[in-house]
Amino acid sequence: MAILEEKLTKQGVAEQVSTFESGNEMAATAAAQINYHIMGYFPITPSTEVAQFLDQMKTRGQHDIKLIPADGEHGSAGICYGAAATGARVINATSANGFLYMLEQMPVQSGTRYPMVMNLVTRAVSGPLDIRGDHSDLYYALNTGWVILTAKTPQAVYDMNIMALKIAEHSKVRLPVIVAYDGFFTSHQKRRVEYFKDRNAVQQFVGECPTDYNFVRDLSKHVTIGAHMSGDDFINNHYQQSEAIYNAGEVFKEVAADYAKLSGRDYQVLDLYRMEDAEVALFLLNSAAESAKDVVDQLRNKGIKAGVISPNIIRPFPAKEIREALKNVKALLVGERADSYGANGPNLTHEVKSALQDDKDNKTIVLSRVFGLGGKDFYADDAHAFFNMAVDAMEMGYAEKPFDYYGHVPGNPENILKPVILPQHGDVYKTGLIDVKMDEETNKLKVKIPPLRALTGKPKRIASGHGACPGCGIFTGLELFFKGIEGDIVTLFQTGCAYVTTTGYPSTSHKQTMIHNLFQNGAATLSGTVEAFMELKRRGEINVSDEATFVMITGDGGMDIGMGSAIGTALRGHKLIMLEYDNEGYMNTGSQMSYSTPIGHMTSTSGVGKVQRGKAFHHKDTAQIMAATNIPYVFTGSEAFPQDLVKKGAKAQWYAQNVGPVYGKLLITCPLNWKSDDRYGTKIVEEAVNSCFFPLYEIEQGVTTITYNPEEKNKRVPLSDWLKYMGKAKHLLKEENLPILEEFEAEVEKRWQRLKAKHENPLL
Ligand SMILES: Cc1ncc(C[n+]2csc(CCOP(=O)(O)OP(=O)(O)O)c2C)c(N)n1
Ligand code: SF4
Ligand SMILES: [Mg+2]
Repeated sequence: MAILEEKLTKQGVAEQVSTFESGNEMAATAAAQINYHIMGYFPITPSTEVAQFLDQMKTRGQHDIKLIPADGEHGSAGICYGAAATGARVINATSANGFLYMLEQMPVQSGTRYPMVMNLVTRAVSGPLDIRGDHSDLYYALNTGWVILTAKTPQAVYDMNIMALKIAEHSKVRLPVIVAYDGFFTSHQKRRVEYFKDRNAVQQFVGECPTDYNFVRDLSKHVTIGAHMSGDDFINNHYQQSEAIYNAGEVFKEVAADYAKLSGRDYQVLDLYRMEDAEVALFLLNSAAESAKDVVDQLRNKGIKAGVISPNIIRPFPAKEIREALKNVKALLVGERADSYGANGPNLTHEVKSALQDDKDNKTIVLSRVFGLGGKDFYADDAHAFFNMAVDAMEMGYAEKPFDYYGHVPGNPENILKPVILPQHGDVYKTGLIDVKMDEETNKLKVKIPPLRALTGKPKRIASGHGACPGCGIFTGLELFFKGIEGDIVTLFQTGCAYVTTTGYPSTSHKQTMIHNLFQNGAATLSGTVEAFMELKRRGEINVSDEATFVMITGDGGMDIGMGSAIGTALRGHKLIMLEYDNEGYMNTGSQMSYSTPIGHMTSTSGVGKVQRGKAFHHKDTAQIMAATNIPYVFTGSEAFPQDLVKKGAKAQWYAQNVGPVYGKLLITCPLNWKSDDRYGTKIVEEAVNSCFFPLYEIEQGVTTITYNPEEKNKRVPLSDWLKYMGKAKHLLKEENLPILEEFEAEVEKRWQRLKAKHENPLL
């Protein structure tokens, strides 16, 4: 690997182009050159870019990979598994909790022996949430049965993506392969990289897609995949799997040797830096190893025989090579960006120690340090500190503290923050001006609200000063809704812009109690909270004078990945509100398409170009899906119609306190990713309503009422009057995109006519 930074001799090597790119760009480049059949994916920082780059390349016609946006990572893993079992070449990319969300599928893929390649762009696993890079996700991969290659640089990411497929498909292996590289350090930082000028060089290297084992693809050879097993068969299956992963170690060497001939870059099992005569050494994974190499040079100048070991493959674990490399090393520090809590050292420490056990002459003292969690940088000074510890151990002949954390700092009690805004609750949130009563005749609520200015005295629930973009519609929408709610609320914010922009430890903009959970599970979490609250109250263990209203806040993306949790919560009948703010995409992670993105709209994963014209399918009708759970109250709302929204807030509270679950959807503007002018935020959502794209209605006890009908008010506008405000949709107004616009109009009209029929007939 040290060869990377040296001048390459090009003899016998396929023609390559020099560029300056990031790890994610190079993973996408390799995938495009291989021209995989299928990518099932779901966005998560920092791996999302891989799908985004592939989407951009697709709009330019640079590959034919079918990119399938899943409803979550579990879904993406399912898509990949189904495609791999059909004999397609398959790729995926993920990180952190995305990886953990698909974890259950990993052994299915390896246990049934279907090859594929996954880029694991490593990142800290929540909680608390931290999007930067450590290896805590990777450590969950160690027992999945996948081969794991580790790539330290963007160049290695490219090269290993090509080698990975060949290893995965090798007849002695036939296992899925992870290429793991460091989030942000490697995924986003650009470095000099070489890639093959002609994709044929890559395709010839990986060879033809194998067709000679049990796939769905040949229907004349029918096959049962994944029959359940017991006893002997199961253990035999796993024995074979175990053999296969050890074979992968040997196959890695063969493939790497062939690749060295093609590329001029030689990947040994271990990347050994000045280890020939090293007495003290660091064992580090990925990018940190690169930083430590410079320090080795400095120490060598001072006469200290230092070296660095960094594996290029960790599954199978290269025990033999490590034993060999450490033969004469007196002290080794294993630095790991993850812990194995309670195990007296993280996983690789134990694996290195166990490798040494088999050499009875080995005397290496092994120290273990957990460092760099949550993306904490690893600088030259840190490598010096690690070497100093190893030198001390060498000189003393033992490790004073074999295992510890490194880089953690004691807190200073004097720095305790004082609240800028005092928490508010109870009477301050009550105006007594909102009157909600059940009309026994109609079985609907009657709501009286005062003129809106009379409600301005009710404080905001979220303090200003949060980090949302100028013109963001989330907070106007939420606060208007909250104006309709009297008394205290307990909120649960799922991950998304509303959460990310209002909390950043140790600060919070929430003036009332807020819980965060990941966006696939907020509804279930709040179910637990509301039930616990009620139960503690019933047993007299808490003394609350007032009823609280429980509100789960989610983005539209959260209603994709969290749909199962939301439906389960609705069906169980908990007394809470699920409030979706729909900004038509996964905005917090860089504007990827969600299922609520309308057809033809441009996002970072639904680009517009020659081959592709924005999002390929229609927006999700989440309100109708939730209505089908038969919960007592469902509504849509918009800040452009404030009285309507405040009334719906009041009704939502009544139903959530007296009957059961409520679901509401607010359309809100995202000027940043809609590419719209901040000034037009309210106008845009108003036109979305007036064009009948986003009709305002409610479903109360199963009966639908359109609460604002633009046709009756002579306000109906064509879709184009709404679309023209948004840069993400303007292309739909061009002549060449007329068929998409017409399809969109037809869908909107169909849904609107159906809604009107429901409004007119209470049985529908
Ligand atoms: C299991 C998992 N997958 C992916 C992510 C990354 N992620 C966090 S928020 C988000 C998008 C949220 O979209 P949405 O709910 O619409 O909220 P918005 O950001 O648009 O406000 C994504 C993809 C994650 N945190 N966890
Ligand atoms: S990206 Fe969009 S939704 Fe997120 S804070 Fe900015 S404007 Fe609001
Ligand atoms: Mg969103």
